[in-house]
Amino acid sequence: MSGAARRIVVIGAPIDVGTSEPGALMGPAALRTAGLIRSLRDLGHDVVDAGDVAPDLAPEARGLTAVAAWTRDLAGAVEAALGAGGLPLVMGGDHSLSLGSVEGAMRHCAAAGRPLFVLWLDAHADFNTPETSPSGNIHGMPLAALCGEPGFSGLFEDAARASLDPARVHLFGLRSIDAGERALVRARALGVTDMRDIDEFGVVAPLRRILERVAEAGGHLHVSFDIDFLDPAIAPGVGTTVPGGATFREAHLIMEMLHDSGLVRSLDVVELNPFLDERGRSARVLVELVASLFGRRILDRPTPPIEAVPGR
Ligand code: B3U
Ligand code: MN
Ligand code: MN
Repeated sequence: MSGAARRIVVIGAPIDVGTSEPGALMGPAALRTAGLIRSLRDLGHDVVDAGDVAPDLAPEARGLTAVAAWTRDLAGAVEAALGAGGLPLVMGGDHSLSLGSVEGAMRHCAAAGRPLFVLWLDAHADFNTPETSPSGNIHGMPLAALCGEPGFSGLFEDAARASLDPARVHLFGLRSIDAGERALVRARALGVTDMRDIDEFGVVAPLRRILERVAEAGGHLHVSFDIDFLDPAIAPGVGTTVPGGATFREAHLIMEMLHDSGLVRSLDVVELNPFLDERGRSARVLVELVASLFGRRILDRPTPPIEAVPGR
C-alpha cells in the first residue's frame, strides 16, 4: 500500500445486536457524513462505496442467530472484495462484525496460501466465550469464536472451518479484561501489548516487532480498530469507554506506521456510537486516523529508520 493508489471497497455493517448499548448501527452513516469516502478519494485511491450489508433477518432475531446471518453476509462481501484485488474497509457497527470480516479474510488467505495476522486495536481482549462472559454481549467474544473456542455452534456456515491461529493475533492497547478471558488469552498465547507496555516502551518498538514478523512471513495483515482503543477524551462516541486509552498522537503514529509497512490488506473500524458522540467529534477523529492509514502524511517521507532520528 505504500505510496500506491489502492482500490478500497467500503462496506457498511450497521449491526448492534452484539451489544446491549444501542446506537452503533448508526456508525456507517456517521462515518460517511464525516467524509470518510471523500477523504480517501482525495488521497488518490479508487474508492467503491458498496453500501450497507443487510442480512435477511427477522426483526426480533437476537443473539447468535442474528450474528450468524451478519457473519455469513460480511464474510462473503470481504472475501469477494479481496478476490477482486480490493482492500475491504468494513465500518461498524459493533465488534461482532469482525466475525465476518476476519472469516472472509481467512478464506481468502487459505486460498492464496498466505498466513493471516490480526492486529486488534482495542481496550478489550474480546476473547470471552458464552461461558466466561459477564455480560453475554457477543461483541466481547469475536476473537474467541474465530479462534475455535467452544460455545459458538451454528455461528459459522462451515462447522468444520479451520480456526484462526491465536499465535497470529496481537492485542494492542488492552486495559480491560475479565477473569475468564485473561486465563484464556494466556493459555492460547495471544500476542499482547497492553497499556502498561505502551506507557513503558511507547507504541513504536512493539508495533515494529509485530510488523517485522508479518513481513518476514509474507503475511496478510488484518487490522481491527475498535474506537475504544482511543482515550475517551478524544473519542467519547462509544458504548464502553475505558479511561487511559491511546492519545491522538499515538494513534496517528500507529496509522502512519501501518501505512508505511504496506502490509495492511483488510480493515475494520468498529464500535462508533454516534448516539453517544459529541457533535460528531469521534467520527471526525476516526476519519482522520483512517486517512493516515491510507497515506495522508505531514511531509512526503516514510517513517525514518531508528538510526536516522535527528539528534541521535
Ligand atoms: N469484556 C466485557 C466488556 C466489553 C468487551 N468488549 C466491549 N466491552 N466493547 C464483555 O462484555 O465481554
Ligand atoms: Mn472490541
Ligand atoms: Mn473494546
